[in-house]
Amino acid sequence: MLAVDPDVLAGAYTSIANGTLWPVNHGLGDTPAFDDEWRADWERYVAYNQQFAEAIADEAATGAKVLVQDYHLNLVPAALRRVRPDLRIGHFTHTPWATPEDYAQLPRDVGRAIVDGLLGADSLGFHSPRWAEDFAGCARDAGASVDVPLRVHPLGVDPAPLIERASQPDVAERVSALRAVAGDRKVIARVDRTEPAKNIHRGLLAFAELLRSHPEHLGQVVHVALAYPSRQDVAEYRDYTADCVALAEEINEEYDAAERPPVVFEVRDDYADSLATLSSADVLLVNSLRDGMNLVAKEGVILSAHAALVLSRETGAADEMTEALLVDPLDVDATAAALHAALTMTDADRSARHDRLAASAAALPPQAWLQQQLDVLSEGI
Ligand code: ADQ
Repeated sequence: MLAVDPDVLAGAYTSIANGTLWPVNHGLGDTPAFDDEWRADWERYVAYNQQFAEAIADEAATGAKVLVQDYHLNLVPAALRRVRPDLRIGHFTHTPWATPEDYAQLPRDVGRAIVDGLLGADSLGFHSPRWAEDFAGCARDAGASVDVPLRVHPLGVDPAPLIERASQPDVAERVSALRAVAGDRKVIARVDRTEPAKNIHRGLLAFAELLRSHPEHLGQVVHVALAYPSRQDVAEYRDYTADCVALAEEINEEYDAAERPPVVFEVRDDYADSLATLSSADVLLVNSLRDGMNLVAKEGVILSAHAALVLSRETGAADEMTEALLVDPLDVDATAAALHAALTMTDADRSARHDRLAASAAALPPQAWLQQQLDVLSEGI
C-alpha cells in the first residue's frame, strides 16, 4: 500500500487516467483542454507511476515476474526496467486501446511517452485482438517500433463461486423484491457503473422505441436498469447519471402507468442487488459504446439460465459471445429491434444460444487468465 500525496493522486488518477486516457481509449470525444493545469497533472501522472516503479523495485526478488495492471500505470514498465533490468515485466490493459485517430488527440510527446512506457514491458496483454491492433497502430504513428509481443488474454468468469455467491439469502431476498415489482412481466435487465461508455441513455431510448414500435409489449415487459455509482467526483459522470434518471422518468410519464411503470431505474451500490438483477434477466442488455471486455455480459449468462443477450459489437466480449444478438451501440432503432427479437425468440433457439454463450463466458476464468500472463513471462519470450 503506497501513501500517495493527495494532489498527485487527484492529478494522476482523476485528471489523467480517468479524465483523459479513459475517454480517449473509449472514443468518447470529450478530452480536456491540454493547458498548463493539465500539464501539471500529467507531471503528477509521471510521478505517480515513478512511485509505483520504485516501490516494486524495492520489493521484487531477483528475476521476479511483475504483472502491472491497467492504464493508470502505463509508465511503470519502462520506469521499472531502467532500475531493475533483471525483472520479467508484463502489463495488461483492461480497457480497449484508442484507435489511432482518437489517440492523435493527445499531445504528441504524451502519446509517445505512454507508448514508450508500455514498451518497457516483456509482454503486453489486451482483452481483444482489436485492442492489440489499435495499440500497434498508435505505437507506429508515434514513431516507436513494437518489438514487444502483444498478447490476447480474454478474461472470463468462474461460474462456481459466482453461482454460490448468488445463492446467498441476501441475493434471494432481492430477487423476491424484484419479482414483486416485475410481476408476470418479462425483465430486460442491465447492470453497469454510472458510466457514459456503458451507453445507458441510448439503452433507455431503445427501450422506449421498443414500446413505440411494438406496443404489444406494453404491460408485458419491464426494463430494470441498476447503475452503481462510479466516479461521481467527475462532473460529466454526475450529469450523465442525472440525464439517465430524467429519461427513465420521462418514459414512465409517457406511458402514464404509475402503478406499473415500464422502467425501474435505480442508482444504488449494492452488489447483492446487482447479482439479483442479473439472475432475474429474461433479456440482458449490454450496449456499451466501447468496452475492454464487459464481465456483466458473461456473469449474466451464467446467472440467468434463460437470458437472451443483446450485446454491443464494440465490447471485447463480442469476440467470443457470437451467439448473442449483436448490435451497433449508436443504432438505437437496431437495438430496439434486437430487444424485440430477444423477447420473441423461441425457447429452443434461446436455449441453444445460451449453452454456447455460457461456455464462452467460462472459457478463461480469472485464475487461468492470471496464470497465462505469468506463463508467457517464463517462456523466455
Ligand atoms: P468495468 O467497466 O467496471 O470494468 P465490467 O467488466 O462489466 O465493467 O465489470 C464490472 C464488475 O463489477 C462486474 O464483475 C460486476 O458484477 C461488478 N459489480 C456489479 N455491481 C457491483 C457493485 N455494486 N459493487 C462492486 N462490483 C459490482 C473494466 C473494463 C471492462 C473489463 C473489466 C475487467 O471497463 O471492459 O471487462 O474492467 O477487465
